[in-house]
Amino acid sequence: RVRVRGLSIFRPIIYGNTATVLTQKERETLPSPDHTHRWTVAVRSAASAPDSEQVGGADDLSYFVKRVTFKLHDTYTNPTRNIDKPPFEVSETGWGEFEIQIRIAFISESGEKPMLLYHHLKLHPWTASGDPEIPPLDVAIKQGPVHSWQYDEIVFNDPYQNFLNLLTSH
Ligand code: SLL
Repeated sequence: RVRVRGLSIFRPIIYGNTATVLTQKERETLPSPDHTHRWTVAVRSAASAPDSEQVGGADDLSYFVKRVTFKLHDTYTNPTRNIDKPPFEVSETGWGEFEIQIRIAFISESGEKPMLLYHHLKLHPWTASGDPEIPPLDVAIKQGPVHSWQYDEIVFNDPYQNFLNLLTSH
């Protein structure tokens, strides 16, 4: 196994969440009536062609990502969620915001250690003033889904030749 010294290669990603307020009807049918939101946290490729399908498309991360582990708040049953194929995401319902640990493990050929990211799950709308006041649900419903996404780059320094070939030939 040969490393290509002095070379760095990166792959762009986005990670974060979307959230929507549950309707009254949904709240009644859920196992827990105190849940207020449905949300999805995800890691996706940011290298997509604009017209390609994001999920399962040619731009998915699975050619170099083996597993994404989302560590949820301990109030969730089985808070550690392992996702081994795309889409690398978890959807849940809940009532509160919290920090999600996202661990990205790479295919063994990479010889790379997992990458750790942290995302603050955002449920409540952004406000112009930045004040942390939580709006009433009817106001939040009118504002539509909440999005909170970060751009990042996964950098591989001195990659193994085989792994480099795999990355560049994809
Ligand atoms: C808070 N520090 O107090 C945060 C914790 C936890 C959110 C938020 C529970 C889901 C379930 C859920 O939404 N937890 O009941 O399984 O705001």
